[in-house]
Amino acid sequence: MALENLGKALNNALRKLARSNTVDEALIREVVRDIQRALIQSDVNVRLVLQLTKKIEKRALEEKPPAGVSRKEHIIKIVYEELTNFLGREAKPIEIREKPTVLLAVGIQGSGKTTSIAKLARYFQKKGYKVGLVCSDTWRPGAYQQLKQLVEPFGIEVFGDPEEKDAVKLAREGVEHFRKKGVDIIIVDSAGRHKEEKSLLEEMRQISSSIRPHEVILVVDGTIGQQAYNQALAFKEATPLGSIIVTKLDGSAKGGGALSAVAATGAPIKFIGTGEKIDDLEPFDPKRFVSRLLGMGDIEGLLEKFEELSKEREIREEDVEKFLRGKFNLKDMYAQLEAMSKMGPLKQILQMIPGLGYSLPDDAVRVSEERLKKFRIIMDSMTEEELEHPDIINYSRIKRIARGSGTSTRDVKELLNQYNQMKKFFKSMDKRKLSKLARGFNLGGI
Ligand SMILES: Nc1nc2c(ncn2[C@@H]2O[C@H](COP(=O)(O)OP(=O)(O)O)[C@@H](O)[C@H]2O)c(=O)[nH]1
Ligand SMILES: [Mg+2]
Repeated sequence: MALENLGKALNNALRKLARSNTVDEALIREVVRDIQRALIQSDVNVRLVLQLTKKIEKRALEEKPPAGVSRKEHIIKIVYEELTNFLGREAKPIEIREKPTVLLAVGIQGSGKTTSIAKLARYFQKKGYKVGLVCSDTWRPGAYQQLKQLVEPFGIEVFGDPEEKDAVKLAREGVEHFRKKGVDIIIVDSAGRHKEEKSLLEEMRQISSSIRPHEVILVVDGTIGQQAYNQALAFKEATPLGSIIVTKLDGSAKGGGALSAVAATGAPIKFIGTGEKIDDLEPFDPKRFVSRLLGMGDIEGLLEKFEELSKEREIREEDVEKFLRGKFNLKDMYAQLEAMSKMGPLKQILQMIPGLGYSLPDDAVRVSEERLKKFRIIMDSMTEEELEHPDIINYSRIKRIARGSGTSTRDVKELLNQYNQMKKFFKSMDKRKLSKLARGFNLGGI
């Protein structure tokens, strides 16, 4: 299934989780099975799928979510983390350290080598590097023309000679040519006569020993799915300088299989090809890739907010519970308003969870910093009794409190109003929503 479909299927699994009322073992197993099915349909190797989902299941069942994080949120995070690890965890860019940096691209015929080299040249050019391309493909008729056509609109020079039959000689001369010209990056396109790994690696060795590239890039066709494993493994064992570009991930039914197979060899995937056009090349970043795949917008942001939240921990669970039950006094309200004014992130988290679709009404739970400050001043002029039982505050008390706090009776009434409104709001909320919200706070049992 195409990557978008894989993403959709994974997203559906997480939605199922987010929508459910209780997270129990049966649900976790069901979600894990959904994830398995989605991955296998994307041609991810079954053994790898089982390894991955076993880890997800074990963590989801055993790990206790940190305070302030609901079980659902925690499981979403586990799925995200394990999928990210599955694809190599960290982004590994091509480093341009020396001038010129020489890159050699190899890959089976038709894998998308020439196209990827053109894309790569354009990618680096956009970053301000001067790039030279060498065509040492003496096999494919018109190879030189093809590369030239792709990059000509961008003024990128291609070195080649359609008459020359010696690929190694061409590569050497091309690198020499651009070295003299003082370019920053030289990328060599190699011949594509190989149908299988052996001849591929042989050519790589020959050209490599002649031009001594800083990095050899294997271009792998993403449509071959998990078959990419053997190619990537043989390549990884043949050169310590290897990195990989997986192409044709647009619309490929087996993209997930290809990516995970390459990642499983430990060879770094540096770019992915996502179309035929020159700009259809993306640096591969597992984190970004997975969050986009899961369709969860800004899951990175969500993770940061998790961290923030667990650091701050200003919202005490008993307090929130009291609050949600509508059993709170002015002191509680103040504490909650204060907490909630800092809770922007949590509010966003609740909204980010697919399927929860619950948002807190702004005016009921949020006040400006300024107003909060005023509330504080007013409350400092109240007695304990008044704070705990706001209902006893009559007009003469209001006048006294206003005078004592240097505010107006209108200000005091405003505070009492806020309190009554909030109480009303939580009373009016139906039980189901309330418990959903409570679960969002990881309280359960309301
Ligand atoms: N859809 C799609 N097609 C691609 C991609 N990369 C390469 N191709 C196509 O794959 C075919 C073979 O590409 P080519 O660069 O000539 O492969 P080479 O033989 O390895 O040099 C061409 O038709 C390209 O347009 C990609 O990321 N997406
Ligand atoms: Mg080619």
